[in-house]
Amino acid sequence: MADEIGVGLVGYAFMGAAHSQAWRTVHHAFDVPLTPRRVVLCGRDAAAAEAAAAKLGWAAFETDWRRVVDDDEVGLVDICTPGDTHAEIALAALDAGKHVLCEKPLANTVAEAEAMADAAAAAAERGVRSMVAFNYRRVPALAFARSLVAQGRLGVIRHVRAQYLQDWIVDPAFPLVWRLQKDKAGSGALGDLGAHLVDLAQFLTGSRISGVSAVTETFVRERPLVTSSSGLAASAGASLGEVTVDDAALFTARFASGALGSFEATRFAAGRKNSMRIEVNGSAGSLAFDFEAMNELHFHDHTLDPADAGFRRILVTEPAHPYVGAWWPPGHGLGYEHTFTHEVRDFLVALGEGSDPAPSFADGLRVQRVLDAVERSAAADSAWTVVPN
Ligand code: SOE
Repeated sequence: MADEIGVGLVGYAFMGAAHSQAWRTVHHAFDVPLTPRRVVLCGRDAAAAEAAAAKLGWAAFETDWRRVVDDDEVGLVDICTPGDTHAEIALAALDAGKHVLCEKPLANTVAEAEAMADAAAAAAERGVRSMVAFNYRRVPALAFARSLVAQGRLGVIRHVRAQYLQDWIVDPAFPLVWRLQKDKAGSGALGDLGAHLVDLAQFLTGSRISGVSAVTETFVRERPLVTSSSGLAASAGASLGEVTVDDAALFTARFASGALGSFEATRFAAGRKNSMRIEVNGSAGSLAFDFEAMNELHFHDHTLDPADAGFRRILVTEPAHPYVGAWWPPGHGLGYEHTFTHEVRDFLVALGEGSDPAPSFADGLRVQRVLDAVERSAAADSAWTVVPN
């Protein structure tokens, strides 16, 4: 039987529930070197944390994350809190010799992300590993897309066209949840959605974004204050508070490789629920993906006879595709929650091998630098802004 690793989860709302599901199922689907034990779940409200621990299958609950970090039974700390607490918890956990999985974006500022990346590099010398939870890298279709690019099937990459479209705050009466507050979330659609696009674009192309020109907008500047919330849903009272983040962020980009990119992240695309789309065009072919049809990848091979070339819909549901063989018979398809299971599977495999999992905190810092450059460019009337390497 595989050895066990004790996990401590900090935060239990939407992402905490998604991660709980992953820790609960990973060893049933995959052959992993360590079996996760759900030791303790942490949240500030004792009654709510106790209820969440019972519902999500954690052995105990805690109200102070420091006690999770200090718990001898915990070997890995999973951070699913808003961005304002990522750095403090991650630094303490790494210092205590605990492996860390941290939700995206890595931090709320570049300075915090730099401190986290430095601490992660130092901890890795002692065999302590860390990873950022950019779960969309683990969509089988996108992992497969990366392998096509890495095999050279797209040739030289010229364009990345990326959009992340949601509509859950179109109604101006939607409450002022933490994702709309800069001190908690760091930024709005940019950090929440754009961070995924930036990570994926850099992951798929294998090249970093070197400069940007951006616009951002906050369409609804005041919203009712929250009275209670659960996941993305919330109820509101009568008094209003200020929205301090962007509702939408659009930018053009250059990659170090010479490719050009266009990016759009918004929560105001009425009718688009979780439409994370990315298209990559290269000298030898193109690929296109939309999360709303997450089991499909569209691929055009430009080396074929033009008479019968053209985009082909590949159903990424075959055992030969990344992660898929662990699940159901061919053609049965996977969902959002599997991306988190794949993420913790890869982390556990890296722990077993004694290797550094990806995306690393250094990758998270690279994304943070792009987000920061986007905000600086938008504040300077879209001035071209170089992203430090
Ligand atoms: C909310 O916009 C959200 O849950 C993001 O925070 C996630 O990262 C994304 O996967 C889905 O949408």
